[in-house]
Amino acid sequence: MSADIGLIGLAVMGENLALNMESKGFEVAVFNRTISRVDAFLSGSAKGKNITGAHSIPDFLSQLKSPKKIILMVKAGEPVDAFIELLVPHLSKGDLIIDGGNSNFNDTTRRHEELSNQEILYIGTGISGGEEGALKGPAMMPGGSPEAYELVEPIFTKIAAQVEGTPCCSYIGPNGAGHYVKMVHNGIEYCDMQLICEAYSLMKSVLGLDAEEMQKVFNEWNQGELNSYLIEITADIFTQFDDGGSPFVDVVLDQAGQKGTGKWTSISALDLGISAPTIAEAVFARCISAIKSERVDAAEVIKGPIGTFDGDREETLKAIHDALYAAKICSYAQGFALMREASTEYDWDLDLGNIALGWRGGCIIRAKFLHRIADAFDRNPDLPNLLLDSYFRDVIETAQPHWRNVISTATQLGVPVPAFSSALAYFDSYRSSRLSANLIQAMRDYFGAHTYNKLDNDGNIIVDKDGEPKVFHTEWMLENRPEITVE
Ligand code: 2AM
Repeated sequence: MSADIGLIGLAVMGENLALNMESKGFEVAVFNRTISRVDAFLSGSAKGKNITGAHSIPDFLSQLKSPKKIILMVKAGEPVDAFIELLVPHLSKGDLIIDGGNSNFNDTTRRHEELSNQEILYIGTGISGGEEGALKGPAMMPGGSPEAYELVEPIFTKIAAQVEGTPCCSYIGPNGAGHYVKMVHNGIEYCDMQLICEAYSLMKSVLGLDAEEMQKVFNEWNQGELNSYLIEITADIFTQFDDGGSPFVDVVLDQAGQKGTGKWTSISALDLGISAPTIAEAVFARCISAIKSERVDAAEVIKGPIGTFDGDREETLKAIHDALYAAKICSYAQGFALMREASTEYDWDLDLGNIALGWRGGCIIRAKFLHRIADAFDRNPDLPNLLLDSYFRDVIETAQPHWRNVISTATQLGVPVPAFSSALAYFDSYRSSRLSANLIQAMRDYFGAHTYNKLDNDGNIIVDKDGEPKVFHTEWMLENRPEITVE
């Protein structure tokens, strides 16, 4: 009965998190579905450490101090429900279950509700940083009741990454909020990776840079505003050579995998009616990469432009840098607009600036520029979109000609840049006071009598006596096509 916390799930993330907690002075008890993994861990990397193990759930729970705190590090989905079911009969009011996996936020909200009915506390926490982060300090995004968070705050804030003395962990919001924010983090991560890949693709196939040259470019970019973990590891990847002497990236199959968090982010954006095209595009880019053999066949029969690049290399490299930064800002703008909407929809009261600060360390999208987002929300906590903030407006204004040139060069040469261009289309749509949706409304009214609102000669919306937009329908099939007002 002396362990501060129990951990279930001894894959690498779970083992490393247990070692991390132990290294910060907490006594940890561990359990795993496959019992042999418990023994292997205790006689392996946990040997000599303040970590105990158990071969059964009752034995495992008997090792924990009250109120019991159990963190699940098991595969998302059914295994989480299965362990909750096994644990609950042995728990008492006020004990706490924490789900540290990549669970869908809807599941977390459901589990939170089910367990609160049984007076068991529940936290769903996003943990980002991969294996190394879990061991040395991840970014943590806990959601649940504040009362439940209080129980684990001393542990979480110690094991999380620290940036300038501040832990990359703070209370996110009720029920599924923590897993939601982690999900959006991953959606943005998909974008960051896709944008880097598009920059790489342009450097390689348009400018003809070799691995060594690209390593230098990414290294240089990492010294500036693009400074981030993903840019840093990209530079490092270009230093790696295959046994046969080829650059490592050249021998890796161009078929991306995914585990679903980018897809969930896009689904949520569609559900909430928030435009997040660059995040969705990054997911689709992985989908089209996955149909490798179909692409190989298509390449035989579908021809594109045959042209060569004759522009200035140095100038184009600078342009690619600017395009990457501008598109990156757009993808964060989409992610934050999405979290803003989710906060309202689910009543989470998310502190968006604080979320940006919490991502500065430990997690995969950690980057210097995240403080710029926090600064933007400091300047205006109700900022509807990052593109409206003065800092980001200035950056994009400067980057804009380069961004457009890069996309235009890529398009002329037939090099796909889906995320660069989707971000630009988002930017151009967002800054358009009038889009072409008037014609959509006209067509919808024509074929489906879906009605429309109208503008007067001054461009103002025509309203009824209550100030609500007046609703019109044109009788398209009748002679003279009379327009009627719909009450
Ligand atoms: P295992 O070692 O017994 O496979 C990551 O896969 C972690 O989730 C591992 O600890 C794994 O346990 C656990 N896990 C995967 N599927 C599971 C399931 N259906 N039930 C319980 N635990 C599971």
